[in-house]
Amino acid sequence: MDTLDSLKTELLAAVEGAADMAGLEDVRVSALGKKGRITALMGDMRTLSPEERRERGQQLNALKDAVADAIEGRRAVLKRAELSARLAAERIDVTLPARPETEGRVHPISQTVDEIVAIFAEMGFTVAEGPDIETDFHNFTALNMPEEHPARQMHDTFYLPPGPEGGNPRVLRTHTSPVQIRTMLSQKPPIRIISPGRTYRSDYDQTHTPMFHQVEALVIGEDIHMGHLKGCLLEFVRAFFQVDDLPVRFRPSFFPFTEPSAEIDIGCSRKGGELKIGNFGDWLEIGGSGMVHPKVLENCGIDPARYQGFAFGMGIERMAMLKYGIPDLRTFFEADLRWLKHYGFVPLDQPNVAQGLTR
Ligand code: 2NM
Repeated sequence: MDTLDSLKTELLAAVEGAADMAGLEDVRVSALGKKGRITALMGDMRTLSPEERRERGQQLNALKDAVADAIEGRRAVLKRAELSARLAAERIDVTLPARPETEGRVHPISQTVDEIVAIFAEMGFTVAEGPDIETDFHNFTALNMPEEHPARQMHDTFYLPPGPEGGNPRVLRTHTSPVQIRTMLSQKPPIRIISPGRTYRSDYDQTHTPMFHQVEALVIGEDIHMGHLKGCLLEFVRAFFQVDDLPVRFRPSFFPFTEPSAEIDIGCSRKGGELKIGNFGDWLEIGGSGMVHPKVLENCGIDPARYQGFAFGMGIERMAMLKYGIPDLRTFFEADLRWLKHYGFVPLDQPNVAQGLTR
């Protein structure tokens, strides 16, 4: 009895004294393992009489349970301590600057799209997307440009061979307006979207590339008028060019899909052959706009007697060139790493209106 008590005291002390999981495992094996001391004592019971064996068995079982419980308790303590030590050792300061500095750069087109999205998101717009390969219906017909409409020729369209099922001819979209068509066909007003994306026209010279980017905006509601169009554009161009008194001017124009239609001009200066954006008295065209034509609304199942809307569109390369002083359109698509290093943006600086679009 005395020896069992002292064995218990000894084993419990050993458990408490185990400094780590390995040490604790050694104690467990030495007490409860196949050749452990308690296991051995249990084996010795074979020589006892049945009565003695029952009593001894109860004592040994109690000892075994006490030691096993102590091991479990100690294991939990050591585990917590091990985790704390690991957390302390692996602690990193996430506020430290990245080093070495990120090598890659964000392309000015991506940066400009991100900035435009940030500004319109603030005004409650969502981003809509659609396929680059469009049907003749979404790209032209629904936009009030039926077959043989002269405006179709002005689009320098890339036509694709007919699809396997034949049907509607396919084109590379010549603008992102088919995204607005798809949105109006699938959603009910009110609608407030922008559609940034790639567009394609068979044209290549100093100021045209066969692939370029556009962003268009569309707002449809019950009382939408040209005042909303002007306010929205004014807010956008002032945020984008970061010029608080930048003026916007509408020049009457024509698009088959809007009525009335207007070109959008912003203030600029051309003094000394240098182009500057601002309230300087001269004007620079940056895009087109108008009230969505009733026939376009009708083509999309929207009742023009109840709903009106405005839309506008502009070229993203042009916006990027104006804001970032990039002189040559074609360099956007040359994949020249030196150019990208010069005009590109650090990927960790995500544009947002509150903290500034560019840092
Ligand atoms: C522009 C200019 C004017 C336009 C119209 C539409 C739609 F689908 F709602 F009819 N989307 N985009 C639009 C109107 C685009 O880009 C120069």
